[in-house]
Amino acid sequence: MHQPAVSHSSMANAIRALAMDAVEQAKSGHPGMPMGMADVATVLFTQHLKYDPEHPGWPDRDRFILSAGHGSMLLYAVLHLAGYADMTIDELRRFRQLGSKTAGHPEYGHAAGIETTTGPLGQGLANGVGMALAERLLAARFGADLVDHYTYVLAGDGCLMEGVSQEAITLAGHLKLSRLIVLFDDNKISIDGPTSLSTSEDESGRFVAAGWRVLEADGHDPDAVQKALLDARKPGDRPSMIRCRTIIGYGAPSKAGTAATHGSPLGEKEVAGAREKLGWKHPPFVVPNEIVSAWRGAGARGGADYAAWRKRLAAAPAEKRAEFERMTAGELPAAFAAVIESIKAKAAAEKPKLATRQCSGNVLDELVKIMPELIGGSADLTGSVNTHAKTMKVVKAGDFAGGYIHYGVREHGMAAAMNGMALHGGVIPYGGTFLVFTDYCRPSIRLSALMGLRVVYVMTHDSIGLGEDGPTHQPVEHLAALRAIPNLQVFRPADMVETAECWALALASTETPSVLVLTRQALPALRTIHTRENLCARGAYVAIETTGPRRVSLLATGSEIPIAVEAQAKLAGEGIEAAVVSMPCWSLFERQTAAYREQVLGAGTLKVAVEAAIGFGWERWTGPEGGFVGMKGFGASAPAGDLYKHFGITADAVVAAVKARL
Ligand SMILES: Cc1ncc(C[n+]2csc(CCOP(=O)(O)OP(=O)(O)O)c2C)c(N)n1
Repeated sequence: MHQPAVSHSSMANAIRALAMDAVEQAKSGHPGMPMGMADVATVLFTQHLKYDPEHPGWPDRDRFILSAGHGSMLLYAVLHLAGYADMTIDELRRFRQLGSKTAGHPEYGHAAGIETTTGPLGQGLANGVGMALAERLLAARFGADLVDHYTYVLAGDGCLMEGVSQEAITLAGHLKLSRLIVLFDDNKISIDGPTSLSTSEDESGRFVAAGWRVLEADGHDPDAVQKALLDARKPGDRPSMIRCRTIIGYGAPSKAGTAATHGSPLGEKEVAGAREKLGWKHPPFVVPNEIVSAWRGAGARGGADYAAWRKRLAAAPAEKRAEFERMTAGELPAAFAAVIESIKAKAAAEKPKLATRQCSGNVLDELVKIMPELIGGSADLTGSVNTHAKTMKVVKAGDFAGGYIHYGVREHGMAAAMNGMALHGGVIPYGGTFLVFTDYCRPSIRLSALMGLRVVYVMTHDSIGLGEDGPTHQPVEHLAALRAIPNLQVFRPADMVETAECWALALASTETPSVLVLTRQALPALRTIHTRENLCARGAYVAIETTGPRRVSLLATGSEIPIAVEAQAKLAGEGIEAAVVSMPCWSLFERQTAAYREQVLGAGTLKVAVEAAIGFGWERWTGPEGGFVGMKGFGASAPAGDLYKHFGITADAVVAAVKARL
């Protein structure tokens, strides 16, 4: 066991003091949680957590997630004290300021040691489930020599009250993710006051019911915390929750134990009183050398482990080592481009009439053969969303060799776990449900985009075209809502070739998540001539050009391409020259040169768009003079063909919209 040269309490008080000082300086922030959990964090980071500040990207490091992201100063203080080069004392002084690494809530990518972006409560806990799952999946592929680590999550009352935590907890219990350890900051205080105002839950009972091992500790007694952590790490077949009884704002003379310490500076007088009470005699932002060196010594513990791991990696058979390095670097396999190419060539030759969800399934069948890093799944709609590739084995508790996860009816938990998997690295997660249920995933989709993660959302049944299930299942505003999220690629392919191209783009985008928006109903082939170039890569392209000068541009995506194609023929019959423009990904199109965009959209032409969704946003492409044929409200329950007619999304309606404007 590591024996620091200074007392536990001075090491923990360093966290408390830095948290108080940074919040005071910023005049905003949350001192209470860091002060309350300082003891637990000290025991964890000095005795248990496997990490090496010199090699923060070490794939086999333990992961530490601060799910209670408002307590960001706890993480920043610990990273600084443990010796992460990124986290200087100046960064702590610049807490919450523009351009600092110390944002109000921890942001992935700002500094080494921040494993995920947290702040929306509950997300971090669910990310932790994904990380612990990724660890087991990789351990099954590469063995304990290379992958053998824990995932620790610090979660508060708020995280446990959020609904997503229930999905995460029950999934982790079901999969028996025994390397997952949640440290519950049981301080019984949230913003409004005592948690008794709003909950009477038996949290321990809830975890037990989900199949967890529950341990308890006085969160201010380092020996008790130590014992609980040792117990939680004992081999077993259940994840562990350690219920740490703590006092929020520990050390604050009059405010400790109250909501007053939760989210505002303590104030000069209270800070002075806390210094007195804690016996911390040092000025703001000053940590005495002996305490810093004790912390740095604890931080250096992992160096030997890291070196031993490097040796094991070097000794691994060349092929295994190369595959491990490729997967952890997130590189696509060498055969990737050729596989996509052959799918496209075959589709152009065979011209299949397929639903794009089936096209997606066909692409996956080929890709999983060369990409063991693809981890698929669905929130209980496997047969509908075509996410289970033929050769994929199902992941089960105790058997993580497979690549397919039955997430159960847990869309939000699935999305948040996929973020955790992508953050962990070594795997590329994709998961499916109906497009309408992106609403149930949206907080996590937003975080995929904010963090810049390669997560692929396979969202099928993408319009009224799903038919009889009716308006509860028919997305109308979802395309617009998803297109509004920055750094999210929303792909709506029209056939087998476009689906293969969009999958290729999604998997090649290492810093952007993608949503593949796919149909339930069959669509005819659009792309019947093979091109090596990925035409979807520029977001939009002219699918059918006019022979003479173009007067009209018909803009469409996915299942409305055939309607545009039919309208084009009808217009041609009346001597009106119209081109069909396929626009599978707006955000990629936005990034093209003005000249390319103009060439595709047709300068000076009348633009009419058709999409079986609300028109919000299409004005950008059609201009104020253009037209839109689509939905104006919610759908209805009926066969798809009847609905298209009922809502007037037909070639005749497109022709009429054109003629009314010419
Ligand atoms: C999804 C979400 N809802 C609301 C908030 C605002 N919020 C931040 S902290 C907090 C209370 C959290 O209480 P607890 O987890 O007990 O934290 P502690 O008071 O112990 O610091 C709330 C409601 C949030 N960050 N995320």
